[in-house]
Amino acid sequence: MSQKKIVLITGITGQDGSYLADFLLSKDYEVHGMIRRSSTERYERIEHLKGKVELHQADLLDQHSITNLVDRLRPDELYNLAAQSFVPTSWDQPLLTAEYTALGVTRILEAIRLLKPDTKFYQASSSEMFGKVKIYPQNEDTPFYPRSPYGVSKVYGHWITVNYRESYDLFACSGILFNHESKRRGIEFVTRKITLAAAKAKLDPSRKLKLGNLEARRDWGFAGDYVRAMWMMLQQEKADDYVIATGVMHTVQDVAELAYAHVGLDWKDHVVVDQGLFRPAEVDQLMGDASKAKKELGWEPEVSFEELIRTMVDADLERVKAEKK
Ligand code: NAP
Ligand code: G4F
Repeated sequence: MSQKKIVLITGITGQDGSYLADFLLSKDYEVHGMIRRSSTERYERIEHLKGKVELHQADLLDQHSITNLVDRLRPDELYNLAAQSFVPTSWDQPLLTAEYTALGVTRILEAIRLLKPDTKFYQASSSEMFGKVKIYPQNEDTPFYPRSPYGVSKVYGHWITVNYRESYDLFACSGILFNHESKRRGIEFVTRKITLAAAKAKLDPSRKLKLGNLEARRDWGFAGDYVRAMWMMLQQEKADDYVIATGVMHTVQDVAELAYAHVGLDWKDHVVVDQGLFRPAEVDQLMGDASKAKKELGWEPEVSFEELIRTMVDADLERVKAEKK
């Protein structure tokens, strides 16, 4: 029988899921990933993990599929990273977002509660829960004021995690993670949208990029650093909630300046503001205070904002050059 710890990751095909799988394999876990059925099986981010992780079909919408999976695997740890995670889509598909991002969490918690109550559970909560903030920086005690159906759904996911911990004594943690990016970030999110556009502009300087609110401020870190924090939370004696952030804030314009400068271009020659990309309700600025995680988990971010954006541009340059060939 395997002596390895068994882990189940929902959302393994996403940015964080792929980094977490890499990390847990390096810690010698037996890694299982939950994937939803699709007519085209394109798992770009975990291509390199073929043969190293086991994939299982189940869906956040389907209680039986989740229950059966937990029953079959009996995981030591379960990281719930799956969600409808793109904020603008949450206004177009508010009910679906709530089903995945809010109720999906309860479906997983119910499966754990009924079948394997000693499974350690991680919920991917978000700084979007803080929304319209008045207090800087935000920590675990800052009140929530979500500004999108996504943010509202994450508040539900956060509180149901706390509630199952308090009601049933489950080892359930909520990581309140601020924005984190990487070369595996989805191309619709603003950092990657910009780094990809800058890389393309390097090859074709006539290319323009449409962006929304350039003044929005975020606390951007590196996804690889943030998945380490998720794991650290589940290795503690006691389950708790932690803010994970760098404590440094930049504007969307800063990202554009840095990315275009890295390929020798001036962002002003390329970026066009499109009012259609502004959100019905914006989160103007977010900046986290990760003191608790630093003190209790010993977690520290290792990659700076500048290094992160430059690495993303370099990776996109490689990609567009390869595609051109
Ligand atoms: P992502 O790249 O968008 O990945 C989302 C994952 O969820 C994908 O693997 C997706 O599968 C899966 N998924 C979506 N709906 C599903 C369903 N109905 N059933 C099963 N799987 C489903 O997101 P991420 O950036 O890695 O973020 C991971 C988690 O952290 C998300 O919950 C997100 O909301 C949260 N979060 C992210 C950040 C951040 O800055 N990245 C910050 C705070 C919190 P497909 O590949 O099939 O689409
Ligand atoms: O990159 P974004 O789409 O990320 P957002 O909305 O902050 O959400 C991300 O981080 C959350 C953590 O706080 C996660 F929970 C969530 O799942 C996701 O990963 O937008 C960042 C900012 C926004 O203020 C947006 O208005 O960039 C601004 N922005 C300006 N122009 C744009 C654009 N965002 C996008 N996606 N596309 C634009 O053209």
